[in-house]
Amino acid sequence: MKVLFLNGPNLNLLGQREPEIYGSMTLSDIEDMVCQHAEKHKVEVVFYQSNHEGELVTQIHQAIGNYDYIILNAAAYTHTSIAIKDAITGVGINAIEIHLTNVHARESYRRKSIIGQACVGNISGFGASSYILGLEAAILHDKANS
Ligand code: CA2
Repeated sequence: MKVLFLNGPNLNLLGQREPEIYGSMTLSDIEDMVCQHAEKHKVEVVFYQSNHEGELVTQIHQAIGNYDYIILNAAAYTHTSIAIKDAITGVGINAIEIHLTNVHARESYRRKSIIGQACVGNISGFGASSYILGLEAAILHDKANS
């Protein structure tokens, strides 16, 4: 199984700013942790981060035929991007929405997810572990549906 982890705007700042909200691990630390976990499950993972909506849309398009799942922390685009939602729907690849923070316990504008409508499910609020839980969800979803 091949899984693409997509990360949206500002997540390149992880571990360097606002650790009280987003934790002290960098995105590269999270990637290493996820890769170790993926190896145990014989899953191939690729990480990608962009601050640009169109880049994320292009990555989703390029996932066709290359990935079985997309695990997506779209960051602020979660709440605004019809383009990313349409891309996920368009490619027909199972996608899982993840967040470091509990978006339901924060500002009201974070409670609405546009991309969630195109995803099989979502995980929110477990810090860096949300990435591991996202991977576990993909593995279990794949087993249940193949
Ligand atoms: O909790 C999450 O993972 C979010 O996707 C993070 C987004 C936020 O807009 C979503 O509502 C929830 C923000 C990512 C910003 O990342 C930063 C990391 C370090 C310092 C500043 C921003």
